Amino acid sequence: MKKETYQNYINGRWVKPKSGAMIENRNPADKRDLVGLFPASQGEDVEAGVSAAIEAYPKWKATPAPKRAEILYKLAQILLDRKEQYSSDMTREMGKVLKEARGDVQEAIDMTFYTAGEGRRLQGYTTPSELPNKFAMCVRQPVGICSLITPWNFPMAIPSWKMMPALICGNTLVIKPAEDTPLSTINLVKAAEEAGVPAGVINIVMGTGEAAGAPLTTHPGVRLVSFTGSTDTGRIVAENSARTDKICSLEMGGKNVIIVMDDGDLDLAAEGATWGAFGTSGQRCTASSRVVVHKKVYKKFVEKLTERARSLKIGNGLDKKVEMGPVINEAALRKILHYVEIGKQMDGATLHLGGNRLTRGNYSHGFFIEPTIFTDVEPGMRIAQEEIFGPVISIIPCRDLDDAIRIGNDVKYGLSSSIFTQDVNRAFKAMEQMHTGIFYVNSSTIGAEVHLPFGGTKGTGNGHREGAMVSSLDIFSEWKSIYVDYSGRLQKAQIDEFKIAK
Ligand code: UN1
Repeated sequence: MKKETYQNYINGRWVKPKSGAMIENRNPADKRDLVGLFPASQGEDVEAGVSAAIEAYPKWKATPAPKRAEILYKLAQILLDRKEQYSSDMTREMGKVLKEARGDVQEAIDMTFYTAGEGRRLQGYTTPSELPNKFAMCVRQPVGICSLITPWNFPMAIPSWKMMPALICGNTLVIKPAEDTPLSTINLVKAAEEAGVPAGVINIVMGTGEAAGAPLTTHPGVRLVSFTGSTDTGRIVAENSARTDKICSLEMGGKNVIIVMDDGDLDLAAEGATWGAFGTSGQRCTASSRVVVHKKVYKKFVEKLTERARSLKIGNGLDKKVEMGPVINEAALRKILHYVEIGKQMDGATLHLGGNRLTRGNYSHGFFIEPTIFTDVEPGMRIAQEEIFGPVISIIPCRDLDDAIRIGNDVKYGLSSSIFTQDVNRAFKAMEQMHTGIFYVNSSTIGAEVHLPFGGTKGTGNGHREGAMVSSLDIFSEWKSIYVDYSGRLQKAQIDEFKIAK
């Protein structure tokens, strides 16, 4: 069979990486299935991408924002028309079940339509001056050249969260998708090309983080780096960015918690925990990897969750009946199984369900792990503190709401949290006291919508928020404050005294 070969996209052309080296991308549900060969780019390819972005910048910046928006509307429509194709491509390269892949593409569609609307707003504001006959206002200006470094777990949604606000603000960009999922980003960029994004405005350079990602964080021509991935890598991105005074927006790990109170709807909570922990095989930054349960309902909750988790159908996500797909690759599989060992041996938690790789029959061709539940987990254990990024959930007992909030907050991350309770007082107290960027009542920790700020406190990020217009515009534009003096004389702020007429 002919091997499908893909190229970088630089200055409006699909081009080979200069070295000619390629990376194989295989289906994680069936390693025999080669999705294609993708460029293993290096510094020289990044150089070409950044140069193209620099060249295209003046014209794109000078294009009126409502005209940039018209292209985004077209792009959103193309994504909508191709939703099925892009979703099945995504399931094939990433493994998430088709229903979730459709959700991922839908999130990119939502983000694109939503951002297009901003073309006729991009609001700044006017405000009074302290001096007479002087006008004061501030406007947003593009930042310049943006490097976007994106993860494999949301291969179209997350690129869209970065790309669309970058474009509407008038920036040009180079994107480096994760080497496990380049096809979904290629699909997004092909759609953008078809919608009329001019050459050089979007460039893709594919390859590994070390060879293709790192140069994007050090290149002197780049003004902004937007990164989603692990906290360890994010820190390197931040250090590199700091050396060349780049704006740097980081979206990193999570150790999200569901709190289940004794008055909570236990069936709903078990359903929420199943979806939050095992959806996307636990490979979301927002995954519910801890449940803190009131001791009065602990046993009952564990029973209900176990029943649901045990019934999950695992397999190739293209099969409609399958509810949980594989994990992304061999390294991820090993890391998750290593955490299962840590949970059993070092932490001394009870392995209540799962914990094994599935190897029988067709499973042997992919990276499948059983849904895994640890019980009798103590808050300080490593499995309750560290991000596992797989289908593993830790159930921790608590005495009361204060105890639950304390345990919930006592991790180095702060992305998402939730509470199941029927008591409005408890819900509001947890809402106020959980130190996370996202909070849910009577729902799981996953399922953020594009028009609300997305991001987290503490080790999850460096204070920026994606999604929601103002917060993403604040990443991808810089303020310009403008003073217009029409008094005809040199007025001095803070020096001249204005006399109030009697
Ligand atoms: C991520 O896991 O990095 O809220 C993104 C959610 C999705 C986005 C997750 N809408 O789970």
